[in-house]
Amino acid sequence: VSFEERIRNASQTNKSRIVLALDLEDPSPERLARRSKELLEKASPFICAVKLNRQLVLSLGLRNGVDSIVELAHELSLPAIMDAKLNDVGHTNEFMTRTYADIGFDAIIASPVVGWDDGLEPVFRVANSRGKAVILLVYMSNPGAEVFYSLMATQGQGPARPVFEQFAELAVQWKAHGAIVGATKPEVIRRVRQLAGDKLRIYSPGVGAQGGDAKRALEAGSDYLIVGRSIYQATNAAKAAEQLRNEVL
Ligand code: BMP
Repeated sequence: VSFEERIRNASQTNKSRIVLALDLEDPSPERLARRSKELLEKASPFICAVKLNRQLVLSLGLRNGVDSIVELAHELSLPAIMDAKLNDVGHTNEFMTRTYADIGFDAIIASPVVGWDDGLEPVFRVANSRGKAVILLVYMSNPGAEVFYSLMATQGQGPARPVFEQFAELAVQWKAHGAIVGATKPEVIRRVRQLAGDKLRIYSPGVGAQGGDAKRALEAGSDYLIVGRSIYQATNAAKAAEQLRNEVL
């Protein structure tokens, strides 16, 4: 089953477009693993996927650590996304893609900045051969992102165009599954949707804690919302996930 199908199925079953960013921190790895699993399990009826980041990978390690969380996600019929933000030369990107695929991740996030040749080519090659999805950063959610993602740049003789528009077109050309576009920038989401049509799923982080509005992002064209702190910092995380899901049904 492809990632695309897995997330669509989970989204339909749970009537949710929320990807949980499981970014808990804890000085005790044992407690971190336990808390992360408890949270994932409680929030699972209200989300369509889980995204793991460095908080868990660096603290728990992959084997006998993060792998058990990926396994739990699968037991709960949820796909797992590795937020690796791959941004290196080919052989290193290839190693990371293969390693995260071996752990069981269904999708991986990468940066388009390194380009295709000896950059993202091996990422797509390995991911495609293993049935994994690649999601590219097209416009990040933090205020500082604007400087470079909106930069006007020319390719060869062509006219100057914002860098993010070129990233969106590359994502389509390279047959990425999706694009990350910050919920903090609804006008950018609208433009990416216009450029990509239905060829990309748009994932929007930055809801709540970073000031983005869930409804506005979805109205502008996002398919999925990536949400961390608004859920896991709530007094009742499951309730917060349920409420957010119901608000944007
Ligand atoms: P929060 O909802 O707590 O702000 O978390 C957002 C999550 O999305 C974090 O895991 C962060 O790494 C990720 N993210 C983001 O915030 N903005 C981006 O542009 C890309 C991301 O991956």
